[in-house]
Amino acid sequence: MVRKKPGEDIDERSLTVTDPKRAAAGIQGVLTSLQRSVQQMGVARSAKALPLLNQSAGFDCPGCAWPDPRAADGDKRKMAEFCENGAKAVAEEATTRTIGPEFFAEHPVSELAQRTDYWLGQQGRITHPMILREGEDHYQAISWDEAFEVVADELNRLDSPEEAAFYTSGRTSNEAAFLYQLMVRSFGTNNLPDCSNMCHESSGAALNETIGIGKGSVSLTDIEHADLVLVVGQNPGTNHPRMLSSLEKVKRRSGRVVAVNPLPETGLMEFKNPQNLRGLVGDGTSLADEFAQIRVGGDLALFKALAALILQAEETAPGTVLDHDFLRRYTHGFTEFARQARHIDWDDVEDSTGLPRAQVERIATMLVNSERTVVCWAMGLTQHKQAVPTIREVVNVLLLRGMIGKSGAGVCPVRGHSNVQGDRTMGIWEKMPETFLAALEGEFGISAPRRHGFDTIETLRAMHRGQCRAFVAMGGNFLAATPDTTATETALRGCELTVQISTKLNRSHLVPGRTALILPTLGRTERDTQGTGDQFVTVEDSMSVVHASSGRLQPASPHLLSEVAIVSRLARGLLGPDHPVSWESFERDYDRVREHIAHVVPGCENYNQRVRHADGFVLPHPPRDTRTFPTDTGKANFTVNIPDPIHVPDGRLLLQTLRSHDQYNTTIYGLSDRYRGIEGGRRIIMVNTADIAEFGFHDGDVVDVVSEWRDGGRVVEERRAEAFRLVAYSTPRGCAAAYYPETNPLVPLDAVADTSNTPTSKAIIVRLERV
Ligand SMILES: Nc1nc2c(c(=O)[nH]1)N[C@H]1C(S)=C(S)[C@@H](COP(=O)(O)OP(=O)(O)OC[C@H]3O[C@@H](n4cnc5c(=O)[nH]c(N)nc54)[C@H](O)[C@@H]3O)O[C@H]1N2
Ligand SMILES: Nc1nc2c(c(=O)[nH]1)N[C@H]1C(S)=C(S)[C@@H](COP(=O)(O)OP(=O)(O)OC[C@H]3O[C@@H](n4cnc5c(=O)[nH]c(N)nc54)[C@H](O)[C@@H]3O)O[C@H]1N2
Ligand code: SF4
Ligand SMILES: [Mo]
Repeated sequence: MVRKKPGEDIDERSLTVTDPKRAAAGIQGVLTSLQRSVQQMGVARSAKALPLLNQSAGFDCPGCAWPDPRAADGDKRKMAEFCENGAKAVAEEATTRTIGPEFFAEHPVSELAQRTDYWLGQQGRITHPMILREGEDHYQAISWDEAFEVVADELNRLDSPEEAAFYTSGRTSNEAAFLYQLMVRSFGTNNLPDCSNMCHESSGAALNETIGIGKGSVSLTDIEHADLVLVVGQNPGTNHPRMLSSLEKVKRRSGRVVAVNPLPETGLMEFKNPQNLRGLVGDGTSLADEFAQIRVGGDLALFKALAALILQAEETAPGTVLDHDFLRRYTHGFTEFARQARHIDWDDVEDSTGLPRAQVERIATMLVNSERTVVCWAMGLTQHKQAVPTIREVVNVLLLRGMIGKSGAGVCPVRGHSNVQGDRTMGIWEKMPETFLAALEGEFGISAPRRHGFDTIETLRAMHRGQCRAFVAMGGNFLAATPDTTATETALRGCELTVQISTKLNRSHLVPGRTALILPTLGRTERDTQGTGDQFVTVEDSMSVVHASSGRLQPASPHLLSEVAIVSRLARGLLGPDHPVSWESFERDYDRVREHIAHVVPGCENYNQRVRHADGFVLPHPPRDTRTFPTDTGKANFTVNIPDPIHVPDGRLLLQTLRSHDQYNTTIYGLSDRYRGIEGGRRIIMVNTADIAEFGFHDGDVVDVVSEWRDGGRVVEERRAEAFRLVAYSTPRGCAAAYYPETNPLVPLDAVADTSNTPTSKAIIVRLERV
């Protein structure tokens, strides 16, 4: 992909690097929220938007999936129940900047393709449906009716529905997601790849196998009442900022926090809570009692060592460490697990983790002494070749002391997108279980295909083989979010049809199939008025709480349709007038959609009534609620997980790709990675000072990053990303970090996690080359 060289719309030469910050949030966070809000929305719209954010009568934050406090748990919502990055997410969506047909007339696609992702996103909200016809270089306005006709005709022309893939990103509401999967299955395919395939799929796979449900088992109250919280492979200060308030509560109640991370992320160290005066002007609360600066990919070795130390503690003081009653009544496979788990080879542990033995022992002692332990994790665990075994090992460690289905304890995969968990609950998955498909058929009189569909990686492979020829995206930025950008570009260009249902311009719009459409949609913050009046939608957070979200701002353009309307109208064209689903009824009144959700989706009985409660309601979670484990054995399964450490050859680094403080996935809010002290640019790579010296470079040098894909030890493919500035940073020897999506061209399509097929975006073998 050709891009403008650094220095054209972002001047990377003006990048500055200073020491990382000591504490997260505080007054600077508040100032940045206000500044970005006013910049994008103006004073009046900001003053309207921010007080509605995360309030019962307002809209759910379009940022992350961290839950809101609930009155049902004895907690009150404060007036400002959001964080700096939530305010940025709102500002980004509710911006008053717009781009319409004139913009596309002025800027040909070939020119837009040269711009950075930052520039593209900053242009504003798309106001009209647009089409890029074969051979043209300009998107042109098209009427909604004609747009739906083109899409339906193209899809119906395919040899088989299996030649189309329907992607979903995790911001889509439950109502839109439910209708979307119904449309796709009615059409005749399960090709429903989603962003979750690149995100928490590994968590889902590991948890389904071990505890019988792929969701976290804790509530906000559980976390806040835990006496030990492990935060592993997660940077909450940036990506789930209000989680810091919960960690602060843990500390106030004398609980302990352990951070396991290759980087000393500021938000794990100290927090200045902007919701109180002390946090604004006084000292912060220090968070991590123990910071384990682990090597990238070392977590399986760490958790195996922890399990072994817990078992050894039990041998030393029999009957005092393990929860024998829990093990006997609720688990399966303990004996075999314990037989292989007792032994530790400390050399291997130190090689893989880089952690001193004494520190691993201290953490094990904390686990042994804690009555209520929660383990939280995110992409630092899920985006590895051995992600699934690693998360299974986390479960082993928790099971030993009965930490599931007990208050103040459990597993907490912290979800990314604000409704990614809800979308799955509503059926966005390429392999939904038979019970769901049968319920869908029973409710609607349709016939749902049974063959599993393509996930994200399989979609890309099928495009390369010419077996996927049409691509529809409900949100997201498929091109920039997926691995192997150059190959993905070829894959998308090979499609006959690409359709993006979007709010803002992004790179996926610029890599079109033969015919490409942009269908612009309302965002979560906007008023959604239909035949029966103003509508609300529903979402599910990371802790299975389902609640309503009502957009209240004036829409960016009168020409926008809601996601529900887009799917309903498209379905009518695609499936024809005789289709048994009454598609025309949904758009007028979203209650009609929710009535069906209530009948089809387990746990959603009386949906319309329960989502109208100010706090919403909590979906059932058998392990959490009753220690029932719906696994193949009917119990929580211990598993035996054998580490297969990554071998990094001499002169190479293991690169993890992560988020700056100023982006939302592929959406770049700004150029300030404030906590890490990196300002004004994004093409940087953080490397240990000793490695920089060993490779003969200096801090500040500009290098190309070249990834090496090996087969049987031999390099078979190389990929290159140009012009990254070296930043000497505190990261373990041999481990580097750089931002996504700039580094996605380095991630080989075949570099995926076992079982979950998630790209291994946190472990790419690279070398640095002088430019
Ligand atoms: N503001 C903002 N909020 C967001 C997002 C955003 O882009 N911006 N994205 C949303 C989404 S979709 C998601 S999935 C989440 C992502 O939330 P995170 O998972 O916190 O996001 P990353 O930036 O990928 O950070 C991964 C963290 O894991 C660490 N890490 C990397 N490799 C390893 C490893 O091998 N072991 C361990 N123990 N740690 C490791 C990194 O140093 C980093 O701190 O955030 C959500 N929230
Ligand atoms: N190298 C590397 N790659 C990664 C990751 C990584 O850590 N490293 N992380 C992975 C993860 S965890 C994830 S979740 C994926 C994210 O992948 P995606 O979900 O595909 O990407 P986003 O950047 O979140 O999508 C942003 C776009 O969504 C559209 N949008 C925003 N709001 C709405 C809305 O309300 N409705 C609709 N219809 N569209 C909307 C806008 O047009 C915007 O440009 O990326 C993955 N890729
Ligand atoms: S923590 Fe997440 S959901 Fe909450 S306000 Fe911040 S970005 Fe929004
Ligand atoms: Mo994600």
